[in-house]
Amino acid sequence: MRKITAFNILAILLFAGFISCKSEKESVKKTLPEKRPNIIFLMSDDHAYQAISAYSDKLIQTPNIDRIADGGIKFTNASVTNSICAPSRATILTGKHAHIHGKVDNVFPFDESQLTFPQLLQEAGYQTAMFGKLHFGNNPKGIDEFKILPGQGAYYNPDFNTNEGQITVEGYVTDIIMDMTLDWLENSRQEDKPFMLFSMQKAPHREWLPAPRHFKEFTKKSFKEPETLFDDYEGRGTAAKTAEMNLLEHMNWAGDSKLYPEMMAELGIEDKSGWDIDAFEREVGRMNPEQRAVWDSVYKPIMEEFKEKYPEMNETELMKWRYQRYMQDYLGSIASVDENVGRLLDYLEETGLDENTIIVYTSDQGFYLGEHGWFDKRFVYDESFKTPLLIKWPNVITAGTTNTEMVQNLDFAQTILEAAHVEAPSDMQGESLIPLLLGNEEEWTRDAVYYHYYEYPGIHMVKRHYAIVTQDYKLIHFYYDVDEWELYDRKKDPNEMNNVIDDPEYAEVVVKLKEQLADLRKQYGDSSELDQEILRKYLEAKDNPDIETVPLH
Ligand code: SGN
Ligand code: CA
Repeated sequence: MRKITAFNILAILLFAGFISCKSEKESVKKTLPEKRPNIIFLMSDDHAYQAISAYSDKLIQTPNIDRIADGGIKFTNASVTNSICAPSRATILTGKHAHIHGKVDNVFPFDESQLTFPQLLQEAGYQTAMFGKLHFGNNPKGIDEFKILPGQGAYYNPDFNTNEGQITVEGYVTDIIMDMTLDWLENSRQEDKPFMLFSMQKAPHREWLPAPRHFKEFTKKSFKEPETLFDDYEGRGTAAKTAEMNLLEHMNWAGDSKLYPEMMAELGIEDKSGWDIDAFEREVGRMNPEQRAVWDSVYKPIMEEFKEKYPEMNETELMKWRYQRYMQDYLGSIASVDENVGRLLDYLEETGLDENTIIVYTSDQGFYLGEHGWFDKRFVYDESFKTPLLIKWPNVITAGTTNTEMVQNLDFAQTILEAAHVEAPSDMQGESLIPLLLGNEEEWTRDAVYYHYYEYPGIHMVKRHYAIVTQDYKLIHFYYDVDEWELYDRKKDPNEMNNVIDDPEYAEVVVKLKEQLADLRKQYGDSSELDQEILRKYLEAKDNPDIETVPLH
């Protein structure tokens, strides 16, 4: 028999202690605090995760947005159910897929009979406010005080629809939206109620216009090109080849690249889109003399130089020039989003309000920053499908957490309602993220998400498609005016360059995913009949002035 030594006893005691500690830890599941939190929902428009340094520091530093990630949780696999503005916002507010809440595209106004979660919070005693972009074609519901941009809104000296009618505010839109947000916190907040505050930026939406204070800095910068900038779309189906969002082919010269309309005329460049020059006038033409002077002092010399070079430039050079111009303006407009997030975080910390406030930072969808030669979004391919999602909630979320689960904008309503101890209606279709925020991952079981994009034929010409996405694969069906399936192996082909739908090696995967996709469509109440009905309505409204639609910009 072995001798029992003091050392052995110590080892046994330590081991027993370890076991009991472990089981104690396992049984102590974190729960929500009883006190109802305030919620600040920060959303920017078209803010790609590639342009947030918490996700990637290749393009820009966003130290303030990163503060939310550092103090909370960063989701690296968050996505949208339909990558376009108003449908995404409607999904966020209703907790339902687009075919259920009805806002399937940017074309028709939001159906006001739909129940949105701010209404439930308001009923439960929350004070509610919304500032910035909504893009519904009507005003928000369940919101005590709002100042929202009409339609897409303007970057300089913008108009706002408010509870008391329309106002125009002098300045740069991103600063103004945060001024309104801070002013509300400081002067309108009722101390005896928790609040739900939406602060939703227009930036960095097309035409990607920075604040005058950033013109100079960003137009001097040069950015790394993405690997797939010169994609020729071989290996993909018809939809990628016929989409109209290529930087070289489809960007506007004046509106997007900021070439002065008179220079377009001198160079013999036509306004192909029919609104290019209008777009320039709509934004740059809105500046006051002071703003315009800063603009001209920076952009004029750049365009003069381009005018000289243009006749000699080949397609590759033009593509490279357009990419740099695009990134300079897009990222320049993000610089002020980040600065303004910093203003808000400072205010919350100084007042101690940060302690019991959830801060969400997200975008209404992702965006192509030259990947596949594209700008815009709409496709289920990653850069557009995925969206940034950062959430900070002191004492609840462990600071600096990274989560890789497949969460969606569909889940936000149920998450916020649960955080506020308000029961979510049973017909909401998402899943509350609370288990993930608390670190109770074992309660999360989702292994696939559903996607459906509709707005076609229309701007950017991205064909209608629905898809199932798992951590490993993406199966897509483009079902209108073609009938094409695509399969991507997300692990082996993260840039999604090779459609392997006909590769025999994936035959079994395809069968299984098609079944799973059919189940998801059923589970969420989507069907071919509904697809046809939605399409019929869309085609009927197109070019029919008697049917009410939301203006494109
Ligand atoms: C505008 C833009 C499009 C953009 C849509 C939708 N064109 O129409 O490029 O896809 O908005 O954007 S523009 O020349 O008017 O800027 S969304 O974010 O509202 O869905
Ligand atoms: Ca958008």
